[in-house]
Amino acid sequence: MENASSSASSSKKQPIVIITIGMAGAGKSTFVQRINSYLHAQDPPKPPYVLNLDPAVTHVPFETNIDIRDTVNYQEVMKQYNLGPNGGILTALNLFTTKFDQVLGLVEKRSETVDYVILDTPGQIEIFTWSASGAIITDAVASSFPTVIAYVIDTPRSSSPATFMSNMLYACSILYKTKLPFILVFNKTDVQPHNFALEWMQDFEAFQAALATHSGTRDSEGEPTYMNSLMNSMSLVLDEFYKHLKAVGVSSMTGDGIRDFFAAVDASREEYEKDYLPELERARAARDQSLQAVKDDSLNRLMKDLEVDRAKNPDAAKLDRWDPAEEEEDDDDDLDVNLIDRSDDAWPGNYVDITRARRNGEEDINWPRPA
Ligand SMILES: Nc1nc2c(ncn2[C@@H]2O[C@H](COP(=O)(O)OP(=O)(O)O)[C@@H](O)[C@H]2O)c(=O)[nH]1
Ligand SMILES: [Mg+2]
Repeated sequence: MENASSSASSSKKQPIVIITIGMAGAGKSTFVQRINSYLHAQDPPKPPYVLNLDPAVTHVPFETNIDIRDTVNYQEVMKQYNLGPNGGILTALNLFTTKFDQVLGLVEKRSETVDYVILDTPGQIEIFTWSASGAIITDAVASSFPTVIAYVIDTPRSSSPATFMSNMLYACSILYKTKLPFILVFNKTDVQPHNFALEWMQDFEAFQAALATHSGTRDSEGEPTYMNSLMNSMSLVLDEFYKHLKAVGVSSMTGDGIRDFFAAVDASREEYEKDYLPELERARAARDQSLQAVKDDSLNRLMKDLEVDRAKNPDAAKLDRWDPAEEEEDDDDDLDVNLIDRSDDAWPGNYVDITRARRNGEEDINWPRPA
C-alpha cells in the first residue's frame, strides 16, 4: 500500500489554482469577477473557490469564500503598528500568512467538489511579488495544487514599445521566480485589441520596427540611442521568454476571450504536471517548513521586508505612517483574527481557530509584535 501513496496524490481529483497578478489598475479584480461569473454560468455550473488577498480593497466585486479582510483589519493594523497604506497592506498580508496552513486546509476540503480556485492579489503588484509573504503563499499553493499564474495586462496602456517591454520584463521576472505555468492575459481588448502584442511577441523584428518609429530612438547624430540599443537587445532575450508562455486577449468588461483563457488554464494543468510535479516532494517539504517557521517565529521573519524597505527609503517610510485624521468610524476596535470560510453554511462555526483559543483562554489571541 505504501508505494501507492505517491501515485495517489496525482490520481486524486484536484482543483487548479489561478493566481492573478498584475499592475494596479490592470483589471485583476474585474477579471476575477468575470471568470467567476463565467464559471457560474457553465452547464452544469462550476462555482470556483475564491480568495481575496487584498486587505485594502473597499469593494470586492465578487463573492469570496475566504477574504483576508475577515482575518485582518487593515485599518486597525495601520493604527496599531503606526503604518501608512503600503506598510499596512504588507503587514496585513504577513499576518494572514501566519494562518495560511489553515487556508490550505479549507481549500483541501473542497478538492472533490471544486474545479477552480481563484486568488485575487493586492492592487500594488510588488507587495505580492516581492515580499516574503507573497513568495510563501505562492509556493505553498503551488506545492499543494496544480497552479497557474494569470498575469493581467492593461493592453491599451501597454501599446507603446517601451511600456510593453517593461511590463514583459516584469512578467519575465515573476515567471523565473515562481517557475509556474504562466498565462499573459491581455485585458481591456474592448478598448484596444491585443493583436499588436501578439505580433511583437511572435516577431521581434516587428517589435524593433515599432521601436524605431518611436521618438527618442535616435540621437542628434542620427545614431540609435543607448535606450534604443538596449531595448533592441532585450527584445532578443524576451523572444526566448515568450516561448515559455501562453497569451490570450480578454475583455473583463464584455467577457470576450474568457473561453480562450480557460483553454489555456486547462492546458497549463498538463504543463504543471510535467514540469512542476517531479519537484513536488521537495516543494512540499519546503512548504511545511516555511509555514511552520512563520507560525513559530510569528511575524519577525516576515517583517524584515518592511524594515529593509524602510531603511532603503527613510523619507517614504516617514510618510507611510498611520494618520489618525483618516480613521473611519468603526465600532470594531479589535484586531480581528478569525479565518472564515464564508461558504460554510453553519455560522459562526466558520471561525477556524480563535473561538477555540478564546474558549480555552490558553492561547494568546493578540497578534504577535515584531521584536
Ligand atoms: N474597458 C475596460 N475596463 C476595464 C476592464 N477590466 C477592468 N477595467 C477597469 O479598470 C479599472 C481597474 O480595474 P480593477 O479590476 O480594480 O483593477 P486591479 O487593481 O488590477 O484589481 C476599473 O475602472 C475597471 O472598471 C476591461 O476589460 N475593459
Ligand atoms: Mg483589485
